[in-house]
Amino acid sequence: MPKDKFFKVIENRTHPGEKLVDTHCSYCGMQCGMKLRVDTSTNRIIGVEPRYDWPVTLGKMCPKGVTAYQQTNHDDRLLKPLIRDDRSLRGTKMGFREATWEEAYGLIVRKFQELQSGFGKDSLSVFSGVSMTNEKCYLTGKFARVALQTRYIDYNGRFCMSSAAAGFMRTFGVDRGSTLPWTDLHETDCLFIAGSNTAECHPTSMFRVWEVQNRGGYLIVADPRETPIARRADVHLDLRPGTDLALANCMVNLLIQGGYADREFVEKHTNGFDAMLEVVKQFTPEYTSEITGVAPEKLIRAAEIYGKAPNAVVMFARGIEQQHKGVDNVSAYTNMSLVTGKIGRPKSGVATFTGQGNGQGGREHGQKADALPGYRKIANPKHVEEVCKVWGITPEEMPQPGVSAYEMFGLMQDKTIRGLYLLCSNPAVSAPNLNEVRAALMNLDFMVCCDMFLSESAEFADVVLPTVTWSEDEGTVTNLEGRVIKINKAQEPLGESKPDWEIQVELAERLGRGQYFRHLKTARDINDEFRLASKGGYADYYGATWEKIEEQQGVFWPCRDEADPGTPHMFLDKKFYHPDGKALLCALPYRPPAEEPCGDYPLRLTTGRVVYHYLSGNQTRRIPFLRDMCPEPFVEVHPETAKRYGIAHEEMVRVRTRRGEAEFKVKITEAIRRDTVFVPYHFGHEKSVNLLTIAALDPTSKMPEFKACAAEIEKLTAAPAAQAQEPIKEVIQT
Ligand SMILES: Nc1nc2c(c(=O)[nH]1)N[C@H]1C(S)=C(S)[C@@H](COP(=O)(O)OP(=O)(O)OC[C@H]3O[C@@H](n4cnc5c(=O)[nH]c(N)nc54)[C@H](O)[C@@H]3O)O[C@H]1N2
Ligand SMILES: Nc1nc2c(c(=O)[nH]1)N[C@H]1C(S)=C(S)[C@@H](COP(=O)(O)OP(=O)(O)OC[C@H]3O[C@@H](n4cnc5c(=O)[nH]c(N)nc54)[C@H](O)[C@@H]3O)O[C@H]1N2
Ligand code: SF4
Ligand SMILES: [Mo]
Repeated sequence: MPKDKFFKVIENRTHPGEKLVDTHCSYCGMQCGMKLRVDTSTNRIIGVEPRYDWPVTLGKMCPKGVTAYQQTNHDDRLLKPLIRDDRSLRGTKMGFREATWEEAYGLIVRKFQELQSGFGKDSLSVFSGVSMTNEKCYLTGKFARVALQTRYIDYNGRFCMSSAAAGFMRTFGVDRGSTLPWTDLHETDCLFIAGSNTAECHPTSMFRVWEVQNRGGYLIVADPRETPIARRADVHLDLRPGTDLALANCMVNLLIQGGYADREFVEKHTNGFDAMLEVVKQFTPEYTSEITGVAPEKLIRAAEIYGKAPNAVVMFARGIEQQHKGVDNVSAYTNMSLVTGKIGRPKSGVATFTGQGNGQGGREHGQKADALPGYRKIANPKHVEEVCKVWGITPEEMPQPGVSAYEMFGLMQDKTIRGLYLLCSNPAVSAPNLNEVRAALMNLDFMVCCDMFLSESAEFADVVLPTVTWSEDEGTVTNLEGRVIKINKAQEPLGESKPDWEIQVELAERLGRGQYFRHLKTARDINDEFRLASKGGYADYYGATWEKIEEQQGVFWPCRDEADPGTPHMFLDKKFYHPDGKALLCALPYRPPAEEPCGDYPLRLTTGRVVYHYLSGNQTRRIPFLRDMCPEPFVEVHPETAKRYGIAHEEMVRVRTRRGEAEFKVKITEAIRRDTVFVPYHFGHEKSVNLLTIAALDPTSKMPEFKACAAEIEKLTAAPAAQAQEPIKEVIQT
């Protein structure tokens, strides 16, 4: 990779008695480079240093990254398997006793076999996550289909990346989250960012974002809240939650009306223009303003800036994707790039801010209900045959596609699914409509949870297996650019904890399926098999060897063989992945959110993140600095709305929706629309905002609508209305 203008060589210092291990952060898709400090006398991790030579992030890290190392030797680590003998204590932290691995394995195998002989193979399920390496994600898919022989496997990417994935598949015929490397971003002339709180969620992207403006380029942000990035935007499109489809259609309409369409590009490289035009042309600024609440002049200005920019990148995140029309939103915003031909060349393109550390790789290699390694499909007999050759099973033995993550909870409630192997996810906090989800977990006959900390979901388990943190194992991860990178081991597993892959190989042996797994003795062995299984698929990793990753500072997929350096820029040859080589301009009529505000629930509730916590918070709520900075959830309310309800800053209020209620501290801020309230979702038990969210699923991606539902606020005390205080100013520095 060429070095960009920010690149500076700064030597790291090592102290006597210490070594530095090159690796990446355990958390988000940025996968910032870091060096873990290891005490060579104890062989324990004791700290972190920046990794200045990592080309994407150049030594930068956020508050989560600089404290991530504190997980490894944390007092709360699970060091031995736990078994609960008294099932009446399920749903609480109580009743567990320590056990040996032999006893835990023995119990799991006996229970799994009992359930499968009584109720069929598909009575078991696997629910997984993508904070794991590609090797572990790959093996988890194989474990479900070959060791457990069940169709029911899905994963937390359904709540995260599945709308972006399905939108890109429909538009481009391939799903790589970014069509260009991050090292291009600061050189573009316009960033159009929708539904991403970039400064809090991908903070180490910000130096590139600000550089666009510093160079005289533009930043446009579409978000119902005035996030740190929205505040400095040239245009902030402060839309109502759930109305992006109208906004995106309006942008495309204005780009065409303003003469910014690239007719030649559209003609040669796309299908669907006429049908799309038919839909978008009704989205005039005035009509769109009625739906979105954004002033018409802002819409016109935004389209003009994007249209005039020689190069531009359209970017988005969960704000637009976690809607029951998330897939349409993705394709609608992507239409902006295609209509103007601003794609398939450096400094222009489309990118989603992939969420989890391995949100990209983890969705490509067989953890999805309907997918197999290399982004293959179970519905395609040729794909099944290719994977069966690597796995050594017959196509008849390959289980059918299962159902999506949220739908699995429904099957637990009706007893179609009776056993669960949960790893790398904490759905008792992070799934929507939690009252139902927690009831589904309670309804299981037997549940196993693998985690390194006792999570809220582990409280429902019969057996808890201790796994390792990212720093105690090695493997590859695919970052938000589509760059395959290497995670290195800095310490031996703490206590008796084991990597997920080792647990699965050992369980497979005891389940009588050892012949398919016992050759996998190291993470490297799994990498060899996994690259082979991906060979020839869309997401081809065959040529992305560990050596090449080291030499090139990562390898962008597709990377088909040894000689192939990989693909930093997608579509440079203007070839999209549909059979005719063209991209699809999608015609997407507007649909409102599943639940609109009404008399009983007059507000819009939206949910998301703060910089200090990660997802369900099971890791970050244990880190003292992060917990101190944000100890509890809050509800953001506009000062005028607060006045209307007679509520004061830091007063506790009840927030209610049709599904449930919870109490939160009020944070009065001008940085939110008057008709909208926002709550971060990183907290468990009665503090989970997901008790309130709606499980309206996108029909294609099955992604829940975390970003919009109807809500009401209730004062807890009957005391006279307190005076609404001064709005507090945001303190986040970026
Ligand atoms: N600090 C931190 N960083 C993280 C994570 C974390 O938990 N904490 N998680 C990682 C993961 S897995 C993910 S998926 C990403 C998520 O990254 P983001 O998607 O950036 O984060 P969110 O807070 O979920 O939502 C983004 C923004 O969407 C806005 N929004 C809400 N409703 C709408 C809408 O209808 N339309 C539009 N246009 N915007 C809307 C919200 O106001 C919010 O500012 O972050 C990753 N990085
Ligand atoms: N209301 C609302 N809800 C949301 C969202 C939202 O914006 N609003 N966002 C959604 C999104 S985008 C996401 S990604 C989900 C994520 O939600 P979850 O899937 O719950 O994600 P985590 O909290 O990361 O859960 C991972 C769990 O696995 C453990 N873990 C970490 N690494 C490993 C490993 O290598 N192996 C094993 N076995 N365990 C490990 C952690 O300790 C943690 O308990 O939440 C979704 N829920
Ligand atoms: S931006 Fe993401 S990857 Fe980087 S340090 Fe923060 S959490 Fe870790
Ligand atoms: Mo996510």
